[in-house]
Amino acid sequence: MKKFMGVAAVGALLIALAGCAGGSAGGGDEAGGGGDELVVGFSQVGAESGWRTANTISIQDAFTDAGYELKFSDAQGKQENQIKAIRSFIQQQVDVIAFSPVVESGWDTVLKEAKDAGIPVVLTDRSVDSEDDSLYESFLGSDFIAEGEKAGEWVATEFADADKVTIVELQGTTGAAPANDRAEGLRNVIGDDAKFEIVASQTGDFTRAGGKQVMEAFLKSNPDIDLVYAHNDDMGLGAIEAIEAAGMTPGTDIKIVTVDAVKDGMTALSEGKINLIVECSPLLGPQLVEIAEKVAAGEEVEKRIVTEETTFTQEEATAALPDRQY
Ligand code: GYE
Repeated sequence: MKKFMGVAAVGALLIALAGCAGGSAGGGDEAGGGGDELVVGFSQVGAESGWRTANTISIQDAFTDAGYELKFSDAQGKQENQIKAIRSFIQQQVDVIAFSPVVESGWDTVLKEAKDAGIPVVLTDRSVDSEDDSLYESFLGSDFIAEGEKAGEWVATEFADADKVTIVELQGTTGAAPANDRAEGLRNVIGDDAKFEIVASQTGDFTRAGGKQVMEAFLKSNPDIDLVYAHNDDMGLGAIEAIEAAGMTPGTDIKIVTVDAVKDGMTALSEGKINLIVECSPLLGPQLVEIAEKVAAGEEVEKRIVTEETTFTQEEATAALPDRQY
């Protein structure tokens, strides 16, 4: 008992110290927090993919490490839930609102409400299509068109000697910026070459189950598919299951290119079941903390901050996998 109390006391002391450290990290905010703890409301898309899980962890960890309060809300894939969450953050008078918009359109009204309340808004990961860019301070995330173009460049090289290439596309969530832009990016590169034919394109909602289901239907109606372009790894992994169930070898009989580069995708790439992955980094937490500090202090930030990313071949995935954190 005595021993237990000793441990408990040490534990309590550690918690108290951690609290102090957290407080001073927040209070030490050079940006002019004046010792106040920053309170940030964040509305996340949901938990549809491995990418999203890694993104949520990155954001939660970064705010915990900085000693700031993060009010985290999961929209479960619904725009209406995000609008509700943003209105609740306004009511609670948080210092900064950040969110990753499920879809691109339909944000002007609620963003105006935040602006009228004097609360700065930061977009992370996905953008909005509002004409008035004074409705948000900054947009931190990937260039999804460039990602689609990188996929397109690989496809053009891989099939340089082919006469005809039959492509099916597993699109992300309908209306989401990465679905719109990754579709556009691929077409920017191969769209003018008649030998490439996108015979089917449908949403798999960025989920593994969605990718599997749509791919099963694609396989039934298209006997000679050469390539699957999946807007994320999870849908590509679902497509692999469907292709294997149909008695074919993914990566050989049907080539697959995806976007994200999460661990499960990289493992499939390293096993030769996927042929190329275009990276999209979910590790936005630390940069979001910095931006939140600045906008809360009324400082100017860059309107657009683009995440740096690469592509992975099978050999590169095998080399990168041991250190891959997500
Ligand atoms: O690629 C996908 C996720 O918005 C970049 O959303 C993100 C995308 C990511 O569900 O896996």
